[in-house]
Amino acid sequence: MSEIAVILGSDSDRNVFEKIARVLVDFDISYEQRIISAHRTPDALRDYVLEADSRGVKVFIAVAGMAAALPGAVASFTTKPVIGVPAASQSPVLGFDSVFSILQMPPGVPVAAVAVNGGKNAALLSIEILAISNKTLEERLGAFRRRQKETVREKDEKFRKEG
Ligand code: RP5
Repeated sequence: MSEIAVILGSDSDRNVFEKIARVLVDFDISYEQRIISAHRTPDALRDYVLEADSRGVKVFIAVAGMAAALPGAVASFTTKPVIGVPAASQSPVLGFDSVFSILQMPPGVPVAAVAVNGGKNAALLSIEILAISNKTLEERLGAFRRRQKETVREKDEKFRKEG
């Protein structure tokens, strides 16, 4: 059973999806992946979220660009955490459209917004949520942070030597 569902508003959001998938695969997390549009296929979105929620999905990640209603629409059908990723690839206004659409949710229906095209952080945040009740995942997140710290240290050392 997958605990994470990743929904894209369009196949043009796949570049963001690749970043999400890479992290989830690295952490051996199984996930569901769908393309469902809040504006173009609203009935399918409602059906899917209600069904996925009752099946045991614990976190939804929703990626959308332009007037990005998707994360908010997902949140309207579930009380599970929803992480919204504003996508900039199609945007003539550099992603500001989707940032505001995802960020400015009406009080009472929260969506956690990560960076524009921020698939990596969306995936990590979803894992952090699961890790609250999963010791193994918590330890793996700790190891990930330690590796990350070491990588920065190595880069610093190399950079300093170049000077
Ligand atoms: C949004 O509109 C999608 O999430 C996508 O970022 C954008 C453009 O979609 P397409 O016209 O490329 O299908 O709903």
